[in-house]
Amino acid sequence: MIRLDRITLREIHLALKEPFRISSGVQSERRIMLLELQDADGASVWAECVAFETPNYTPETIDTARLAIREWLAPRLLGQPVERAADVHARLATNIRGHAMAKAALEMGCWAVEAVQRGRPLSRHLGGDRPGLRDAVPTGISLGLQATPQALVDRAQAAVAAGYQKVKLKIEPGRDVAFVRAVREAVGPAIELMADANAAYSLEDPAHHAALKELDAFELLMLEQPLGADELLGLATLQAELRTALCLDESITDRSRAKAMLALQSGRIINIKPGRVGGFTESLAIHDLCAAASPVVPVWCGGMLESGIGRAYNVALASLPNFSLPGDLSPSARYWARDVVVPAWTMNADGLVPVPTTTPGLGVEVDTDFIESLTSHTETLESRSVAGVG
Ligand code: OSB
Ligand code: MG
Repeated sequence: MIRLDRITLREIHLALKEPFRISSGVQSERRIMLLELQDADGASVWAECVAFETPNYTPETIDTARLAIREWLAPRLLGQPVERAADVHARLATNIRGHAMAKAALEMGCWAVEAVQRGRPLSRHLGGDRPGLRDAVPTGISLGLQATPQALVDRAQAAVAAGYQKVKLKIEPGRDVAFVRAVREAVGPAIELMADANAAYSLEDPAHHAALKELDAFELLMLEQPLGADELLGLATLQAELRTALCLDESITDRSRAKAMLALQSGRIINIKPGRVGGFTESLAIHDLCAAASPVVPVWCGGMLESGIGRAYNVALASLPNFSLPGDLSPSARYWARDVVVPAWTMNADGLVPVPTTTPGLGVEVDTDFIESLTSHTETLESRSVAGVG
């Protein structure tokens, strides 16, 4: 039973080591919403809302998420017990459309509360009795758009030397074929390489269409979200023209979109970001749907430039068996001079991030003093009944 009696929302500002540019915008600093969920039984967990500052990746922002949590979502949990974490998604989703990242922050936090209550590591609580849960997750790096092919080559070579199992290159029209070619030539045929367009291309533009077809020559592991953020039909058209597997990111907002993708053959791989799909229950449903597909649709865990708190949730999710491709789960040092958890997330020379499997809950300590020093805003939400309002 999960009975939240207090939720503290906190905004922190964390400077990225290097600006991260995708086709739709650039970030130099992450404004991150962290949540502390206090259960009536005493369990307390940290969670992260992954929404960005601007609506260039999905419609949500950190500010819309704060509003949604404060006004509509938190009141559905505070002082109102939920039997199981698996029931939280329905509690939050009924008659509230959208706001997936706001919902996910609370929902995933409830999974962690339940893991703590049962004395289980989050990974093992989430995986349940599924066979083949991982002890370490294969990890890739996502490289932002660069000014020149050589700048991208330098970063890709450093990533290969560091042991990453996959290198993902952000692309956009005009920074695509020459950049991918340069990296493929520099790293050789054995390296798992992929490109992510973040919805920047249109099949109606002949130059875009030609560039996408040219990318088919570089033996990419996959091409992520080449077309519009809510595309499915156009992606099916494109997939039929390419050898390269398409991977869907923005287009998969919940399990029904994943079902539609499978039916339409809009792609062959899904990037699951739990925030984008509204939390762990939807993530598990998509994972299981893809594992049951014929042929199997592999999934991998995407990233939102999370702090070490969000990373704990992603690593737990990526320990599930059908997360068979390397995720965007880079170690803390790829993003931050100092992370908000101890120990920081690390990757070994084989590109594996260990999954915490001994301590209950997230498996990392939260550095509350450091978080305090980064905090620009806090807000405490309490159950109306606790506050005596009825
Ligand atoms: O499409 O996966 C994406 C970052 C910002 C916006 C969109 C995306 C990304 C990434 C980051 O690729 C991956 C990471 O967190 O390392
Ligand atoms: Mg993507």
